Amino acid sequence: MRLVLLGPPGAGKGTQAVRIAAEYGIPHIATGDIFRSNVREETELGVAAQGYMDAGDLVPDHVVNQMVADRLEQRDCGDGFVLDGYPRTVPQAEELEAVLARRQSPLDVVLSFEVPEEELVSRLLGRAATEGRTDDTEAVIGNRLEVYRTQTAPLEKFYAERGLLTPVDAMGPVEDVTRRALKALRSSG
Ligand code: B4P
Repeated sequence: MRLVLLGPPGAGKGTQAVRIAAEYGIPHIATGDIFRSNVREETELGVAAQGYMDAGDLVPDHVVNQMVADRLEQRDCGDGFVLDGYPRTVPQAEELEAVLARRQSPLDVVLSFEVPEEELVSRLLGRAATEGRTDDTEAVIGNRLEVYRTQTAPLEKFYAERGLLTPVDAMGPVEDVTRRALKALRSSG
């Protein structure tokens, strides 16, 4: 199962990715998590990414593309993967398509998590209270949603044209969303 999770910040991609990866026994690759651990360890990649993340902007495509291409080379990705938070721009999606075409292992499905904007803001502010992420402040959340609308939302069309886009209603309890996502995956394959 080679899967991409698409959706605005706060839609529950990270939350559901963990559950889907466990169900299928495949790795969960979250670009945001990789960046955050690099920021914590003060690596060169972390230093390059931190300013963009704190402002709610996207890290430049060439940095993210190289990082994901390297990760997909690792052995544990042989039977599939859940990509969470990548791609986030059309050039990233094109690059992913090219990388997977070279390996003759195209994507199977793109799950698109759908949640109204008011709910996104309240979830992210809720997370700010418990986890204290530097990009979960009200001003930065506003920018992240705007970045999503302008740079990431066009991927819905990109993947719909390829017959890969599968919408999932991501409102309601986490368990209900997982059930809907797994059902959508079963019927897509
Ligand atoms: P991410 O870490 O991907 O951040 P995110 O979009 O907020 O998603 P996340 O997965 O964390 O949250 P989720 O919706 O699961 O990216 C952070 C930054 O890294 C970006 O802004 C960018 O700077 C950089 N970056 C990452 N990937 C990049 C790329 N490809 N290109 C360029 N830059 C990149 O959950 C949010 C909250 O909702 C949680 O608290 C959760 O508990 C809660 N929640 C989830 N499901 C719920 C439900 N059903 N009901 C109630 N609450 C729920």
